[in-house]
Amino acid sequence: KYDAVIFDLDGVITDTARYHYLAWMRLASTQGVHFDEEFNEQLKGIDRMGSLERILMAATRQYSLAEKLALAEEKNAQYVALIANMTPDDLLPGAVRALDSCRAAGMKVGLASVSKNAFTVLDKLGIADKFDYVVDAAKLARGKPDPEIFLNAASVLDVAPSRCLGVEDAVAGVASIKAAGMTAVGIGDPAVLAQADFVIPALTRFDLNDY
Ligand code: G16
Ligand code: MG
Repeated sequence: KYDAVIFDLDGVITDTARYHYLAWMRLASTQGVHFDEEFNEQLKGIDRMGSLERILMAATRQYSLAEKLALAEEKNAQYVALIANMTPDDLLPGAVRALDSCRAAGMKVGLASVSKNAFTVLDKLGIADKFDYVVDAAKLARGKPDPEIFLNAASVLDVAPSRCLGVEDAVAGVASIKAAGMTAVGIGDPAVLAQADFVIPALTRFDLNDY
């Protein structure tokens, strides 16, 4: 039924969502913004500047573009420090098996992360060679929930969007997959990922026969 499976990275293959959370938490506290798990949930899959804009919206003053760029850089430095010690042990359970099952079924495998650190994370996890194509987030004009990232992956993999399965943990990511005209497998809570066609709790339950 499908010719390609396109995976999100953060929160699907590895739990970098936790590191993004810690880095945003620190930044928010320096700006006097209350930040919690619920706020963080809204930032999942949203690119760096987009996430920063949402946090600063809750601040008491206006920020110049130069200030915003400096804050984004600060958050990234924190995040880069947090991911520096990642190893293949940081792969989420079922991730390698899921990737290998797609390849074994003859499907192309893509990665659609809006993170500019995605290549570094893949290297640290030791799974860069499991993908036929990894989207370069630096070349995107629009982040999730825009469909651009998933459409770019489908086009480079040379597969029609209707024959692609997208795998995502974030509301914005599932919206991006659906807007691209693909089938969405959500990882997480079905109540949160209501727009997904299928929802599983983790990749340990990923089974191509189910979709
Ligand atoms: C990920 C995270 C987001 C993060 C974004 C940008 O998106 O889910 O929270 O803001 O990457 O990351 P960076 O600051 O490293 O460029 P995705 O698409 O991998 O879920
Ligand atoms: Mg994600």
